[in-house]
Amino acid sequence: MRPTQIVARALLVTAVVASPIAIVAGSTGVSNAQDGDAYYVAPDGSDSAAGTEAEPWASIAHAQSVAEAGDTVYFRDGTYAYTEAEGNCGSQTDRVNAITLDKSGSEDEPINYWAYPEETPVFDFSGMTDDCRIKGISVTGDSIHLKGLEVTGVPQNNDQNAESWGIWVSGSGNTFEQLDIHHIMGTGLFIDSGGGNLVLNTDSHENFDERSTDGPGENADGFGSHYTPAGSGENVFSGCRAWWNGDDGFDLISTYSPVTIENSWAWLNGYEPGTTNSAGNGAGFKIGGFGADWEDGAPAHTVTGSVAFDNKAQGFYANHHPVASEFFNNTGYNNGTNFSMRGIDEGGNAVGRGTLRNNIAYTGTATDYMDGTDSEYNSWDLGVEISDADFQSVSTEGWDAPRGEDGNLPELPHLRLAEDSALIDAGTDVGLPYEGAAPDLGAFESP
Ligand SMILES: [Ca+2]
Ligand SMILES: [Ca+2]
Ligand SMILES: [Ca+2]
Repeated sequence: MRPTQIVARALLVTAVVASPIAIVAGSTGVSNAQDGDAYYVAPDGSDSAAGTEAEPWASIAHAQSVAEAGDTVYFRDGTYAYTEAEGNCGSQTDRVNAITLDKSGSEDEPINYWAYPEETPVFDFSGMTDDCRIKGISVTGDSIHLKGLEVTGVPQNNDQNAESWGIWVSGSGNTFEQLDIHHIMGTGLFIDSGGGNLVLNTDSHENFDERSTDGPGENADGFGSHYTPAGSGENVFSGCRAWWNGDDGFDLISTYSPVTIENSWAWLNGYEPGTTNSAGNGAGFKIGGFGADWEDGAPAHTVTGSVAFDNKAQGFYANHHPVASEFFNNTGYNNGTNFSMRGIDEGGNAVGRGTLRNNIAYTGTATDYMDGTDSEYNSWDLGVEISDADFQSVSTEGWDAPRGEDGNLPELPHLRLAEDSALIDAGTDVGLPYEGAAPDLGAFESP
């Protein structure tokens, strides 16, 4: 799929979910052929209640037992605290789920689990006591749409494993929208299999796996897509932010189906959250790789319109990937290395792998492992001298500001081009929308 189609699809999803579904006060089973039924859950509700706005249920598990394709379950404000998993740990290295979403909607009619408008339901797993690996929410079903939920606190309760997980995905065609995932002892949102999943306008931050066998912080990424088999379909991350995670912002190691990341930001990854104490690997966008092994059938991934700054190791990193992924219109600022295209050839040698257009690298090391890449129209190719004056602002503050009403990223002047910058219209058409005579360099097109 071309980037423009992906943008169109993400916009379409936004448009669909932005259209208001009528919330009928005090009613349930209000049948509406188009919109399905509405149900309600509240922290002080009861699963033996009617599930109406006036008499809400207490648990997502009970809501799932009733909801069908096309229905929407609204979660009221407050904390949904979990202390034990659905099943028992068979051993200290077993895996258990606090919540399993295994009931599928249909492609046209997902099952929706949404925050009640203007409210913030918090799923807090910090009190979980299970002595093995924990998934906060395991999404094994298809066509499920989570929106507006905060997910936090999934612990590691022993030191016999790698990470626990916030949200684990093995289904297909699911949408994860406007979620705020943080302080997980492991990756915030982890796609393990399945395709056609869209992670939209979601944040994952300050995750840190302090009890991992391979070292503190080595496995807590903001977002991950791994192990998805070839042919399972593309997964997309759009409008997402990953910051101050112990390992990487976005990590696509060992995935056999293509991933697109667009309009997303990653910063301060590779440090213990809240500090500059070194932790895990520290890539903003770790795009592929198979543990430094050659793999036949490695997919090309796509990263567009994204920003990486202040990440410990690399901003954008090919991570020994066997084939060239596409990096178009991204901005790397003050990462260890902004664009490191270290790939691998069939003989296991380090070579450059990447197709790079319209990117900006500023401060930090611009690039490495470029021999073998296809690189044109990037700031380093054009021989232009970049200074702070090329940008409206180079501030690294405020990137975690609240999102707009529809979940869109905040509008900041940071790393947007100044009016007279030579980087405006200096790019080449890669199929992404642009203004003026030609695409600008970097993640933000000037009006
Ligand atoms: Ca790591
Ligand atoms: Ca990682
Ligand atoms: Ca332009």
